[in-house]
Amino acid sequence: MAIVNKTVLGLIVFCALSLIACKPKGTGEMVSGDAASKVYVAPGKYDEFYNFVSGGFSGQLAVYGLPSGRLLRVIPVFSVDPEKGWGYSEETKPMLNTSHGFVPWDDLHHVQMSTTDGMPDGKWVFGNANNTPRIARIDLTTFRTAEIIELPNTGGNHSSPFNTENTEYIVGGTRFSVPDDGPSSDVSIETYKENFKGHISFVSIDKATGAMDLAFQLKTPGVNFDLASSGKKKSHDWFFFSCYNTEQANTLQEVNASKNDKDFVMAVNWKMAEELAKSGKGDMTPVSYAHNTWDEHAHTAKSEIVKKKIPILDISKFPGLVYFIPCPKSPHGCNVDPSGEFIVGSSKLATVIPVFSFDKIMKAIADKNFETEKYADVPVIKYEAALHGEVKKPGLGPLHTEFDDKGNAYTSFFVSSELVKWNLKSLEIIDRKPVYYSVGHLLVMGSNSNKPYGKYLVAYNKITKDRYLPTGPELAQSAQLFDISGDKMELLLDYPTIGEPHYAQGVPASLIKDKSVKFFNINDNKHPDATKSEGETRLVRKGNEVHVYMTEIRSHLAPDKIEGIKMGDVVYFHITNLEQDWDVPHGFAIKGANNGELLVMPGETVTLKWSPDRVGIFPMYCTDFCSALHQEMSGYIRVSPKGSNVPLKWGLGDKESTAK
Ligand code: K7E
Ligand code: CUA
Repeated sequence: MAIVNKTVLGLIVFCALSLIACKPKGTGEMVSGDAASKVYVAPGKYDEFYNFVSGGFSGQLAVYGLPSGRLLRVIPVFSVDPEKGWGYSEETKPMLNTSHGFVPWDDLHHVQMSTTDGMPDGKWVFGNANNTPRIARIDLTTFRTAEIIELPNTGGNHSSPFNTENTEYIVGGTRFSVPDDGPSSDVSIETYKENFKGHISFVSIDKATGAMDLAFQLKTPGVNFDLASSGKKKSHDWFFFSCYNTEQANTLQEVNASKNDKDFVMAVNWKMAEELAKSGKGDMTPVSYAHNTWDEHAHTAKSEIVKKKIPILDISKFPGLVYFIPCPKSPHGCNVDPSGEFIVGSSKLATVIPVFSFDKIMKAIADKNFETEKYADVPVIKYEAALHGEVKKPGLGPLHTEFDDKGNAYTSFFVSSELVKWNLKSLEIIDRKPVYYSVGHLLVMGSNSNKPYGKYLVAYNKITKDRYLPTGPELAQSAQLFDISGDKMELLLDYPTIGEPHYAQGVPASLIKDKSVKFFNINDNKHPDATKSEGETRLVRKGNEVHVYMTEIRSHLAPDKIEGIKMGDVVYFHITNLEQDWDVPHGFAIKGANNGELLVMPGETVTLKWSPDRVGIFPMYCTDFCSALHQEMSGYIRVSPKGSNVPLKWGLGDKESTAK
């Protein structure tokens, strides 16, 4: 939390206060007697829900089981992961390529599951990279990142990756407006209002394969887009984005972007945008961005720098495409309820929660019930004309709102550290519960679908202070699980999380678990350097490159004795795991390698690049405890001086081969 200086504090007392999180009273036991039995998943039993949780500044995606809160897997997405070799193996390095080159880290805030007819379909989850703007698609048969697309003209891809009802598109909205990409972006920061623009990307998703394509962008005034939510059912054609910094400030935003009494929710008719883009109405603008794809048969990624022209629609030029709806001070979350009628803006610095009505918005548009002044040539609907009503005195610092299956909403309050349950129609507060401490996102199972599953709510908290055993200056963030099946929210469990969790998805395990790939069929392995039997293992020298075609099976490397490597050589170990059984990965590591390990799944081929730095004998071994003789699964490589006449040879047991 930034320290607010005194001058600023004097200027904007309310705002400054709002930025400081309070520690709620009564941090002791809040759990009822039968909570333990409600989260107990007996040994050998499965959890009821998969919970996909963004890892924030870890750049990864965590998979938990609920209600137990057990961490099942960390899926590497935007950050390298030496545990799994992600970003270290030659096959995975291209996945982290961008137009800036190799970027080994990012900040993943939001997770969106693919939906069909508004319901989670268990095929893919999408994650956003907030720093170097990208969207990733994770395949839920392999739990691996299958595709990453970079977004041009964007700075801080924060209002992302949210989908339309049938996953026709995933959107990515810029948090930091910036000048358009290209050489003309060398402008003074003082020219913000003139030269800095917002861009919202619409990435189309292929229904069958999930393949992503940058279809078109909207160009907007230089505001900051924070979050977004697609319309549902009757509002299917619309997308709603919260925007702050409508002041278009370029410095000291904590003051200068908090001046306006109201910012906006931006309503976009995305169906109209799609038609305009398809019928050639946009400005065809050259863009350049990285597009990385994983080939599941070659077990290899490729990265392409796409250079093409895409349609960009300037929102001020197309009447009917976009409307602004005034929304009290600096809205953060923007959430559409499952009926598609209510749009909830969570205004960080306001004392009410505004709830807009889709029907009223449509009527206001039909009646031209607009403010006299437009914003950037776009009509601004009158606040009262769009408003269903306000939740009064809900709490301090509302951030996000989720929905259950019974017409209720749940809002997280960062400053007052609480969850508040209220009724969407009556806007009456039904319940409030403290959380420990300072909740950011919250999640109701299936909330952003057309029919939430309800049952559980998870609060993702930023600060844990004294909740867990101290671990030095940095403490784990935490998740708190609530039972929401009754009128009152009931705290069941609290558990630490990896990274900093922001948004998450929760879906019934039955949607995914039976589709999980158990191993890769070695006959389908199309990796160009695959070795499909021990008989094919070999070494090949190409100048100063040596290619080692190695296999692994319980419990030996083949070959396990290698000689004839020389200083100056670059050695590529192409390792194929010959196992055809579930849960038998083999690993591979070599002394002194400036690299991670490899973790090779059954039937897969993975490559480790090694440039030996000295003469001598180097042990290599399997890193994954795979059998009782795992410790024996090892070997030696001899490195000789440059120009030595040691022949290239390799062996296993009493078999020995020499390069021809
Ligand atoms: Cu509220 Cu980046 Cu979704 Cu986090 S954002 S809390
Ligand atoms: Cu293979 Cu240990």
